[in-house]
Formats: sequence, C-alpha cells, structure tokens
Amino acid sequence: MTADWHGQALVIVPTYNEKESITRLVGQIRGLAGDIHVLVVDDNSPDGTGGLVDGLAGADTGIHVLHRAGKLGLGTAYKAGFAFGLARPYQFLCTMDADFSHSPESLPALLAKASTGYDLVVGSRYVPGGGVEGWPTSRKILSAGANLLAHLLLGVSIRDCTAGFRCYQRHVLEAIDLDAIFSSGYSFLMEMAFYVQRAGFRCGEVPITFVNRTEGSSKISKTEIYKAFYTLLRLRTRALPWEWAVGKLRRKEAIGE
Ligand SMILES: Nc1nc2c(ncn2[C@@H]2O[C@H](COP(=O)(O)OP(=O)(O)OP(=O)(O)O)[C@@H](O)[C@H]2O)c(=O)[nH]1
Ligand SMILES: [Mg+2]
Repeated sequence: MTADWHGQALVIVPTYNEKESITRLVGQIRGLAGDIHVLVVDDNSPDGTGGLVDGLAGADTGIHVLHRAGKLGLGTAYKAGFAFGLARPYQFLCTMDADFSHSPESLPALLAKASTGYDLVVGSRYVPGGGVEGWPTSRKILSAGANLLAHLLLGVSIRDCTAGFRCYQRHVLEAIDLDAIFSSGYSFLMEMAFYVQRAGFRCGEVPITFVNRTEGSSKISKTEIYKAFYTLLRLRTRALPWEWAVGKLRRKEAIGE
C-alpha cells in the first residue's frame, strides 16, 4: 500500500549536542516507508552534531540541515524548520526530539491519523496505551502539572500539550501567525497547542511510549520551567471563560472516542 503521505512529509529535528543519537535517528527515519524527509535544525552544537548531519545530507537528498549561529531555543528552531518546510511542497510537517525519547517507529501512526483529516496529531503519553519509561517522579509531576494547568487555565484539549512529537498539516502552519508566538523555548509547544485549538483546527492524539534519554544530556533548564508557567499565565489572560468546557468536549474527539 502506498502511504498517503508518500513523498510529502518532512520531520523537523531540533538538535543541540546530540551526536550520540543523530546519525542513527536520521537513518531510521529515512528507512521508513513513504520517503519521509528529515530536516535537522542545529544550533552550532559544540559536539559537532551539525557537521555529522552535513555528511549525511551530502549522501541523501532527503536529508537537510539548517545551521544556526548558536543556541537560540527550541521554539525558534521549530519556527525555522516550519519556514523551511513551507517554502517547499511538504504537506505534513512533523517534529520530534533527537534523543530517541520519540521513536521513529511511531511516525507512520502520526502521519496516518493526520491523513484521515486531523490537522494536528500529537504523539501522546497521556492517552490510553501511552506512557513514560525511565522518568523520575519529579519529572512526571512537572509534566502532568503543566498539562493539567494548560487544561484548566487555557482549555487546551490535547492531553499531552507539552509533547514535541507532532504532525501538523501544512495548512495549519500557514494559518497560524508564527511570528506572533511569544515563546522561544519549550513553552512554544503549549502556546502552539493553544493557538491551533483556538483557530478551530481538529487536534488528535496517538499513544506513544516516551523513553527517557539514555545518551547525551537534557537541555531543559530551570529557566525554561519558569518560562512555561509564565506562558500559562500570560495565555490565561487571552483565554475565554468557557474555553475549559470547550476543551473538555474536544478531548474525546482527539482519540476518536
Ligand atoms: N536547535 C535547538 N535544539 C534544541 C534546543 N534546546 C533543545 N533542543 C533539542 O530539542 C530536543 C528536546 O530537548 P531535550 O533536552 O531532549 O528535552 P526533553 O526531551 O524535553 O527533556 P529530557 O527528558 O531531559 O531529554 C532535543 O533534540 C534537543 O537537542 C535549542 O536551543 N536549539
Ligand atoms: Mg529529550
């Protein structure tokens, strides 16, 4: 069977010091059915990640790399990746982490769901069948807390709205004013979820098991956590009083119940 997304999907992978995993990750994505292209957005990683991907890109026209001058944040890396993808004829623009917390094997499920008419599909830890492996309790509380607040304060229906494993249909990214997204770091993900839902797009989730990284090191700092809470409060001032109820109604639709 030819996949609906054949030759139409780009996976954006932001990297900062991911030399241990990037070659294997890119190889696995390129090995999937459907000729899925990869764009690595590297922030001049001191460990040479960008140079490694240059080597891969030289041998495969389905591999691209964007080099940025320095560590400019996860959110702006996504934006740069979206601009690259939108300037080319990709219909599905996916994002995922480089550290194998997101398994390339789940990409076809995200793309398949997007192909059935979901505008944004999230690889989700918090829907039946999803989960987390290897996280300390503190990390679980942080993630669950951020999602609960996004639901209660902003009415975000996506159960895992801090997840970076996503598939956007092209028209979503064309419709959202990306320049108006305030967050430059990790909270970009929550902010995007809020605006995508606000614009009336259909959001779906597919279960994934998030595996804590076993190589390289985390880039989440305390500052990013404070910024995420600031983002929640800032967006709260824009949310409507009944948004919580709307989000609640939409939750069932996200997993096709
Ligand atoms: N280009 C770019 N990539 C980044 C930046 N910060 C993080 N990343 C990448 O974004 C992805 C997610 O970062 P991680 O540090 O793995 O964050 P996380 O998965 O939420 O947290 P861990 O569980 O600690 O791994 C990884 O591929 C990082 O290399 C940045 O400032 N610029
Ligand atoms: Mg990670």
